[in-house]
Parts: sequence; structure tokens; C-alpha cells
Amino acid sequence: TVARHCHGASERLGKRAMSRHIFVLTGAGVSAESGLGTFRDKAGEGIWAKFDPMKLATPQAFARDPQTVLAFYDARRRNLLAARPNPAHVALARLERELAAKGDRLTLVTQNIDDLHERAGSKEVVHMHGELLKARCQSCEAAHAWLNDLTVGDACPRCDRVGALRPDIVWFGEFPHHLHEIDRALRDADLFVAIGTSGAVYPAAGFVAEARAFGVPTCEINLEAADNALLFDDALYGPATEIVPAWVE
Ligand code: BJW
Repeated sequence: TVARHCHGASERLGKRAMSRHIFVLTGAGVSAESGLGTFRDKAGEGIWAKFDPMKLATPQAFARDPQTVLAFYDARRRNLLAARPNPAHVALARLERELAAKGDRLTLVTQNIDDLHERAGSKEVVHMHGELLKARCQSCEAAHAWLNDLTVGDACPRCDRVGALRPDIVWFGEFPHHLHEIDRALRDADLFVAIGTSGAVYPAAGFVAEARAFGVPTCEINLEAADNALLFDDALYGPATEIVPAWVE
């Protein structure tokens, strides 16, 4: 179905004088076809069906059992380094370039901790839940590129403190990054599009309601309806690798 607000990004924003702004929020579904697992799905096969998030993705879990938490993220980091961007990532990078060339703008906010948007060529990616390929020092707060396994004995490259490094990831109960910048972009957008996210985790799941409150048209692109699907004006359902390139066209 070609929906009212979802129809071609260039078609929707092409024929007008003023510069325009598309806000895209991506979730695990955009990287699913690159072989990175999603967290939850209706078939009950996501990462959180196999692992208890409260034992792995909270600051309390890390304080109690850092080795187990680090091993979980080490395994995911190795997976990520072997994964490749897919046509959905590539299409969003192209959308950024094409909008910029016309004086228009894309805000790409991702909940994903992978770097597949960047590897596909996206220049400005807002990682609201942090990045798997970075470690953050709990002592001096510096974030460092980190491609190897992370151990409790590693020292911070800046302040030398041993044992203070943690994955640079926003765990449950922690404050997501860049919320002010995200709020500003939501107010300023002409179109809000959520791609491959279940609408189960806040505050990201609430962005569609914020966009609506600012009068911004909203569109969902997903394999199946998200938990907050009723809040979208329109939807395109199918695999991201097919639907996103067709939408960008
Ligand atoms: C495809 C596809 C294909 C598949 N093509 N599509 C309000 C109410 C209740 C609770 C809360 C609330 N506000 C806050 C909370 C607490 C909590 C929360 O939301 N809990 C809920 C579970 C109820 N939130 C927090 O703790 C957040 N912090 C916070 O709230 O601080 C206070 C605050 C309050 C208000 C304002 C500001 C701050 C922090 C959340 C941190 C999330 N962290 C995680 C883990 C990161 C580490 C790790 O990776 O291990 O981030 S959780 C996990 O879920 C990960 C994701 O980014 C996040 C979202 O998941 P996503 O991307 O939506 O993936 P899935 O798997 O859920 O969905 C995949 C989708 O893709 C599905 O829809 C499929 O259909 C689709 N799909 N294949 C297209 N091929």
C-alpha cells in the first residue's frame, strides 16, 4: 500500500519552495536483515526472550556481576564486527545526501547501538542508546573507541583508572543521550518516520505522540504493527530492506 504520509520521501518533500526536514527514528528492525537480533517480536524470538534484560542491561546488573554483562556485550560486539549494512541503511544514507543537496535536512536518530548507519555512509547519526563500539569511563566520563573485548582489568586510556570502563550503552533506568537535541528536531520536523521499532521502550516510544502534538505527520515502517501503531497517521508493512529503499525512491 502506498500510504498518504509515507509515500516516497522525495515525492512528498520535493515540490515546494521552503526547505524541509524529515525526522527518522530507527530501531533493531532496520539491522535485523544484517543478522543482528531484535529484542522482542511477536513470535517471542528476540534477544530478551533468551536473556533476562534485568540481569544484563541495567547498571545494577553490571555492579553485581560485571563479568557476565561484559561477556554479553563482547559477544554482540564480535557479531557486529562481522555484520554488514543492508539496503535499508544504504537508502537512509542516500536520503541524507539527497536532502542536503537540496538544502533540506534529515535527522536520523537511532536506538541501535550498532554502527551500520555510519558504515552505510550516514554522516550524522544520533545514538540515543549509546554505541557498542565505545567504552565509557565511569571515573572521568571519557568515551573511547573500543573494538576488542572489554575486561574488568582494562584501564581508561585517558585517566588510567583500572576497572572503571563500561560499555557506552544506555541501560534500563538510565537517561538516554541527546534528548534536548531530539526534542528540538521533533518540533522542527515536517515528517516523522519510525522504522523497525516495537514502540515498547520509552522515551523513544513516545516520540510519535510528541511529533503529533507538534502537528507533524507520522508514518511507521515495520514488519508488523508496533505497540504504538495506533498513534501513526500511516504505515508501510514489510521488510526494511525492501520498504525503506522503495520509500526513499
Ligand atoms: C523489522 C524487521 C525487518 C523485525 N524489517 N522491521 C514509561 C512507561 C513504562 C516504562 C517506562 C516509561 N518510561 C521509561 C520507562 C522505563 C524503561 C522502559 O521503557 N521500559 C519498557 C520496557 C516498559 N525505559 C528506560 O529505562 C529508559 N530510560 C529512561 O526512561 O530514563 C528516564 C527518562 C524518563 C523520561 C524521559 C527521559 C528519561 C532507557 C531505555 C534504554 C533501552 N536500552 C535497550 C538496551 C540497550 C543495550 C543492549 O542493546 O543490550 O535498548 S533496551 C532495547 O530496546 C534496546 C533498544 O534500543 C530498545 C528498543 O528496541 P527496538 O529497537 O524497538 O527493538 P525491538 O526488538 O523491540 O523491536 C524490533 C522491531 O523491528 C519490531 O517492531 C519488529 O516488527 C521489527 N522488525 N524485523 C522491519 N526485517
